[in-house]
Amino acid sequence: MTTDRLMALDLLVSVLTAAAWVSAGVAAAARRPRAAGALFAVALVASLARVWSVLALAGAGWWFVQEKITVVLPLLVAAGAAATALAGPRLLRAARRADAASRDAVRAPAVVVPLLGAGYAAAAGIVQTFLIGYPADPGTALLLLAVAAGAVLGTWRAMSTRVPGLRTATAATAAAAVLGATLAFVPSAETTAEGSAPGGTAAMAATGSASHDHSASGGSASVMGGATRPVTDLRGPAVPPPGGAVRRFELTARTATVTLSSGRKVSAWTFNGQVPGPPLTAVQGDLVEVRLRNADITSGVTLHWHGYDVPSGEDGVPGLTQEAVPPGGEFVYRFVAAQVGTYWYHTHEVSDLGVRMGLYGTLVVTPKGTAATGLDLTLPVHTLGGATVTGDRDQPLVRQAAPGTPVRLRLINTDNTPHRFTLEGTPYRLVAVDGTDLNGPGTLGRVGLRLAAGGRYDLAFTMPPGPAVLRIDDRTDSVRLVPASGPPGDGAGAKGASATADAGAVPAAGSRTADWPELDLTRYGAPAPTPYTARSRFDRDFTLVLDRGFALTNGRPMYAHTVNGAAFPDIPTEVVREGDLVRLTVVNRGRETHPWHLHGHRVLVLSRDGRPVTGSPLWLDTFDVRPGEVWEVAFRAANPGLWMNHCHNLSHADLGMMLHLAYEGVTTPFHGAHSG
Ligand SMILES: [Cu+2]
Repeated sequence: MTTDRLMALDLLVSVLTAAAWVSAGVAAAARRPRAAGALFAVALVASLARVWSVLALAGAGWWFVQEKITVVLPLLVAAGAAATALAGPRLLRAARRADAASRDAVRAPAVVVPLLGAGYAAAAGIVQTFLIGYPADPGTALLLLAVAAGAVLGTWRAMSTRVPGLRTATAATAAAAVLGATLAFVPSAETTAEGSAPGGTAAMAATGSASHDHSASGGSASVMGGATRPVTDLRGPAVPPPGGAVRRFELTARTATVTLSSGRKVSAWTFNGQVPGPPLTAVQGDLVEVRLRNADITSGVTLHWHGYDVPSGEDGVPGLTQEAVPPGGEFVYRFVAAQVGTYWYHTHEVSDLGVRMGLYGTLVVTPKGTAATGLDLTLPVHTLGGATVTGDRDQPLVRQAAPGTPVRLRLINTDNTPHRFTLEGTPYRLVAVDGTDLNGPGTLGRVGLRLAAGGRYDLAFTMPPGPAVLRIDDRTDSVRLVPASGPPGDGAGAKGASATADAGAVPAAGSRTADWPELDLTRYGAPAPTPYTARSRFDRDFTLVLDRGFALTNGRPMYAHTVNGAAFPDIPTEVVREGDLVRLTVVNRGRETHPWHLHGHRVLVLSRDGRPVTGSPLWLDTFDVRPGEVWEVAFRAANPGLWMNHCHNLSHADLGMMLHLAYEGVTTPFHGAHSG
């Protein structure tokens, strides 16, 4: 059984357990000895099943059961054993006789209170898992225990005027609650001490791994007494490398009403009045220079180069690498187009809202010295105003291409959730993922390609004699390529493949692509040597356990998306030294998918759920960690700076699921409390 299924089963059993104990108590209180006896038996079986489900889940890793083993099961077992010992014999006797006397006997507090108490304990376990999550700490455990004990006392008092030792027990419970709450919610002295340094100069311990972020007053990383450099010094060059050209672009962020191809109007946040923003293209080795202006986006705007390993000072993270550009302001980004492939740019200020509203565009870098041949389509997929928009169209994009023409489709998921793509009518290959070419990608047919939020797939094929249809999420015909007359390369190239909204024969809705199995990327393509492997010696090892729970997010208590039990900005910064080989283990304990995205670095996938990659090496900048999954990835710390490391479901990031990766010695003059 998959970890995801086990988690779901464990949840089901935990709810059943709590319900059975409470129902047994209620039935007893209602003077129904037979029903109470039967429910008591169900509760016992359910409790045993719960012990089994937790132990089974433990096989997936300690992260999935930590709070269950240390808090939830001990509480359930203790309360269940007490209920069995206290209420069990009486219940069994009464259930056998079921006369008036036995009906009165089972409504005694000595029967009802232990049964309900076991129910409260079981419910407290559910609360622990779902409201507090990973990891369990003594404070929240004590608080939950106090709440359950308080409920037992309250029930007992409601049933009987004489509760022995009520005052003492109430006082002890209240004290435990206060102590638990204090331990759980008052920040530790260590955290506050670190946060007290003045803005921008706060020092981190040189070893770093235990350091905390200190957003309240400055989010820099520096080595005490060592050489430091501000992130603002880590900028791109002013001139291109020899042989490179300068590609200049101007992007002005402004609110506008955009008209989709269907004629529908959507009020949006735009670059240069359009959604997506202007496509940026460059040839490898060029210097890209982008002047960003903000006309009227009141919350401010920046440009982040998703998947592009720019110098840290060009990374566009407000409060960390620059201030957000306010209305009337501007910022110039410069970086060398060193990586070839498909990328995108987007604002990183209030990015959940900003990107959703339209502040994004594509960045494609082609290899030097290769003339463009065939049809090369860049297809960002976005949900705008409720419509699925491919490029700038909310209707199918129809293109003509002569049979035999080489076609490349660059799929970019600019949404918060994954999209599934299928291509009908032609065999094809998935030639690049997140901008990096795969090794030896085989021919694909009837498969679904699941693309993580923020991720990119490049598909390549030769235009067939018939139509080829790209579908999104098995419903929208997104792109239809229809054969054009004329030989390939003669009018069918990039120039000749004209965009026509209503051209020619349109293929009928094809087979049921929803049934097509999903391609497992970790087994696709051919293996190739990599600079490091799972057996390498790692200089740093970080584990991120993703979950939900109550936590402070930017100072406000929220039902947050948490990392190791904390939310931004309280998640400890990962500190690395330049040259370190770093392993990152990302564990998803939650019920939602988290597309994990590290800025400034591509990561090599080592394993998913303990299974190594057996296909082409996978270099990703965004990887979908689905519920129950464990990903191990590695990267070389070769791009000094201060970087975001976050969930690219930007609404999750907004609810706390982000942290910093900082190189020792790099400081920021900004406030450091990057949100968005
Ligand atoms: Cu997420």
